[in-house]
Amino acid sequence: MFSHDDTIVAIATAAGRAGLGVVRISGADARAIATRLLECRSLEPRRATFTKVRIAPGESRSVDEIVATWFPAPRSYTGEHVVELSAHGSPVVLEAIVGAVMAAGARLARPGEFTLRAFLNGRIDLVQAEAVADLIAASTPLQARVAFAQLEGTLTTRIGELDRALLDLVARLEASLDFPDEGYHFIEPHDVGAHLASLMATLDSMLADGRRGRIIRDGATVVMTGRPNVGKSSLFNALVGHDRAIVTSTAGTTRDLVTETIDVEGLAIRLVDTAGLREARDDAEREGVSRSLRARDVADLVLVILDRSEPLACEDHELLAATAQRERIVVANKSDRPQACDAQAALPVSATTGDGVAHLRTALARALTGDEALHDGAAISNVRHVTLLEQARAHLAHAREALTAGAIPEEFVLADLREARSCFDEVVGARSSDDVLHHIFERFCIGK
Ligand SMILES: Nc1nc2c(ncn2[C@@H]2O[C@H](COP(=O)(O)OP(=O)(O)OP(=O)(O)O)[C@@H](O)[C@H]2O)c(=O)[nH]1
Ligand SMILES: [Mg+2]
Repeated sequence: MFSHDDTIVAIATAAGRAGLGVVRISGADARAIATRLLECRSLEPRRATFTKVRIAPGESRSVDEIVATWFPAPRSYTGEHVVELSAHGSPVVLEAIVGAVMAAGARLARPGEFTLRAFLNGRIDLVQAEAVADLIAASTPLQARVAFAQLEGTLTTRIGELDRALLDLVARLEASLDFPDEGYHFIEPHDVGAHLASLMATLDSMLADGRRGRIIRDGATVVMTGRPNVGKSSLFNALVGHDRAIVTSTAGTTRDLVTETIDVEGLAIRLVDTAGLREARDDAEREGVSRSLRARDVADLVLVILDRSEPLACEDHELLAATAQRERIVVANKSDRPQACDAQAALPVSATTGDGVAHLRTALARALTGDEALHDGAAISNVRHVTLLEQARAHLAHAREALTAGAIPEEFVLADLREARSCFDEVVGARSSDDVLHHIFERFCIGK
């Protein structure tokens, strides 16, 4: 995909002006290239050196005063020689420095190339490389915490444990094959089954975390629905924190989908306000109602809103029936008024006074991600990981079925177990094609 024997350079800090900006150089010649440009003639390992950087090799004029640090291979981010130049954070200055470094023999890095080299040099595994991208992309503290846990290797450790257990099983089955006279002497079929069941249970709990992890990483779509005038837009505004959607006392006010992203206990929730559901009076409303229904279909969670100050209407009953199988929260709005409907399971709120809105936020977070215990434990958040672990589970299930069917030679069971192990390998990148690597690293920005 990339060549890795040359020396690369890029601005490592965000675009725009700032107090400091960092240019990173990595590769076999990083130190030689840097010293060709720096006023000081030598760099000491892991020592910050205050110096000037010249506009080009052999020039006497300088671009900026900087602090240069050399991280010798292999103890650097990429595992290669790395020199970091900390300059003033002006895009013009930083680009001039990158230009000078290129003139001195480096090439501009591609997106993710520093992290790719870290992966190829065995500094980090693939899960950790992906976690770097997630950490940089995190927009809530919770997303950052989950990404950091993966960077620290939580998922890698869990997969390593699973893989070791599987390897043990494979080894014993292979021994049975090598010494056929002894039959299943090295392990009883019953024990193989029990081991497989326990591995599958572990995978199941990791996969259950996966849905919650995905919601933490990618956010969730929550669609507000109800008949006209129950106060959907009012509640939407109360959750968003400002008057984003139009509210009037006329039924049929909202026609289009109105979307805002809100932070609820660290979850990025795309909240969608929709047109009230009823027999449409005109074309615009008809289109509004149909968009409302489509939005409801793709929601991770539906907020069904009732008007607590009125008896339940037939639209309410229809809506409750239509969403009964969905992940949903039923809300009884207008709790500031005398109660006239008995929707017992519904959460009472008042968009007008704000009563119950804090409860609703908590209920949303709970419904989407379970109880708080998850908040730091979710190890999987990435679709690629979920897919591979599902595949591994399917191979284990297949092996187990073969066992219970009886009289199946070890070879067949072994083949499935080996497949499952190669899924684990693929998660951490012990075995990955260029396509997979390319797909993962193209998400990065330059300099990472
Ligand atoms: N007393 C009281 N009135 C409310 C409350 N929430 C909304 N209202 C009023 O109910 C009316 C309808 O509110 P909207 O938020 O526009 O209702 P909607 O469900 O978005 O209506 P459509 O967009 O027409 O479907 C307005 O007059 C609001 O002021 C509440 O909690 N208490
Ligand atoms: Mg509305």
